[in-house]
Amino acid sequence: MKNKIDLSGMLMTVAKFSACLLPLAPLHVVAQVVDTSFHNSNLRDGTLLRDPGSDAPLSFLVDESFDQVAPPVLPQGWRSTATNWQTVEDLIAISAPNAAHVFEPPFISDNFLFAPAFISVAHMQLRFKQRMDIEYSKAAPDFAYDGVVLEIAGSRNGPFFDIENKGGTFASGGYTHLISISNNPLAGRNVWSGLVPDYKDVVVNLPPSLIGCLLFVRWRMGTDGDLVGADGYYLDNVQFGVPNEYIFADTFEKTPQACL
Ligand SMILES: [Ca+2]
Ligand SMILES: [Ca+2]
Repeated sequence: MKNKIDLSGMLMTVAKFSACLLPLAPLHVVAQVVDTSFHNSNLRDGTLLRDPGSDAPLSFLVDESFDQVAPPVLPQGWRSTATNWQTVEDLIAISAPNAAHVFEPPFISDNFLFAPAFISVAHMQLRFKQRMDIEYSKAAPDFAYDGVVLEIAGSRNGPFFDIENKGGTFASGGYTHLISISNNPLAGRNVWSGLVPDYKDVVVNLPPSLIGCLLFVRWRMGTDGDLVGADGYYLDNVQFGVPNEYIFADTFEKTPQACL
């Protein structure tokens, strides 16, 4: 499907579609999409990128930058179970000026950030940038007291499972620590933790067994009760996409089926 955008079969109305191809320049595509299937209207645009003068593959990127809202409000379609997850200004955000952030409390807590629903297609990846200052063990650096995981579910209210437990794999930027203490909601789980002052890439291969499924993912921070917290976790430039092929974010493709 390279070099082609296939709009067939989508549960939507395309209000506007335009494309302009200039020699030695990226192909810029604007598609204004009114999604009629999931009761929300979304306007999306993106840039179809190709290195000028090469046969490099195309990638259609649609991303959430958290920059179109005023902090602390989360973007449309995103939600949290607590006010601890919110949009904040971040001076080193990958896309300025905002990122999503969760503070690391010094007490036992469980904090969720839910992305909009999406339908998984073949070869789909979830990509994002993250940085953090989260309590880990300086004596045993593979272990952490607090941390963050990525979870997936087949319905809005769960149950949610660790992305790796349902066949997801990390192409890069996988978990770094193990929660080795018991008084954390993520006890015994692999997590992201530690001091990562600059944004790093995470690329997740979504489970191949869940193609065509309506899916939900959430970021989850679990903290223990040792009275030690820190600045916490920052998230930016969340992208759902298919390398080298076309993609629209979240709910625009195919008829979803319930999974998980
Ligand atoms: Ca941003
Ligand atoms: Ca702690």
